[in-house]
Amino acid sequence: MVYRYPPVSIIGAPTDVGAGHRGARLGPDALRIAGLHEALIGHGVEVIDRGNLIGPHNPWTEAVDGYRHLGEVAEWNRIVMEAVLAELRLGRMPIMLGGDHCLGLGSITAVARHCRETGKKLRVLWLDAHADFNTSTVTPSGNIHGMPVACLCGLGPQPLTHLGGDAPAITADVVRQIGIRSVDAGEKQLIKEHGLDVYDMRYIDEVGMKRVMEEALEGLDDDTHLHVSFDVDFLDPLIAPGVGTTVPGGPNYREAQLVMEMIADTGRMASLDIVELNPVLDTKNATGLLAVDLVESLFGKSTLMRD
Ligand code: 6HN
Ligand code: MN
Ligand code: MN
Ligand code: MN
Repeated sequence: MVYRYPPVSIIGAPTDVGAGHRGARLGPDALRIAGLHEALIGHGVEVIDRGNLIGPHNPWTEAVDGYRHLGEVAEWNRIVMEAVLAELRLGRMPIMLGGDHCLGLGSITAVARHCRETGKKLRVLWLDAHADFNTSTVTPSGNIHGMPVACLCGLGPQPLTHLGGDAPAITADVVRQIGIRSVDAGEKQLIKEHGLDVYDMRYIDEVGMKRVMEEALEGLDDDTHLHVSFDVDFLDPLIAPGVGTTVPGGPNYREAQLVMEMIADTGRMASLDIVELNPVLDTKNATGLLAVDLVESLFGKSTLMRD
């Protein structure tokens, strides 16, 4: 089987305004140095690197009313949304390199708008150790990278929930979260109230990654735009130390490969975020190299033997 992907546009979003550690701003260049562009070309993908977006600097101040750097986060997400939407309208596949995971808000808001414009259905796969479903009242940190899924579903401050116009970008039913193993108490309550589909590590242990992915990808068809939001802390910290918020007990190398391979098999991925890589905390860019290795599988590397 040969999987054809649309041409890819790499968009760097070098900021850590949404995080509790500084360093994710260096993520885009670490992924480039790990060979992302070359790896994609090696899989027959046409690639343009648009370079890095420019946005406000990280003021590194305390949270105010439950949000840290709300103004800067809103501005970065507006910039990311415009950039991602422009690529989608050109018929290209945006790969947004974070940066921290607050940027998933801008990226997915753009994807949701594009789906409305083109009449496509949307499915979001959220690969993460965390659910990122906090609000200002339940957040333990005020860090907005712990809130993008809630904001996308309309829970949050107006500048973040209405980034794309007059309504929230998505409803919780389009999201499938995989790898989750760190959820805050108030966040757990909200997840239950909103019926978010969470495949946590306990479930992965019990039924195995293959079945988890079959369930998470069920129902995709020709009219579905599949967005993958890959928070690198999804991976077990033993193989991926270069992230700010490590949580032990994540997917191992083979499980992570299987996730990417099964996504590739659908042929439906139309946009991708790679976020939370923090080179300052990494060992010789090992986590960046692993992320690129997994992206290769997203683009069909391991399907060779099944052709
Ligand atoms: N991420 N749940 C914690 C918080 O501060 O809200 C951690 C969030 C981590 C977010 O890794 O994208
Ligand atoms: Mn399109
Ligand atoms: Mn995240
Ligand atoms: Mn995370």
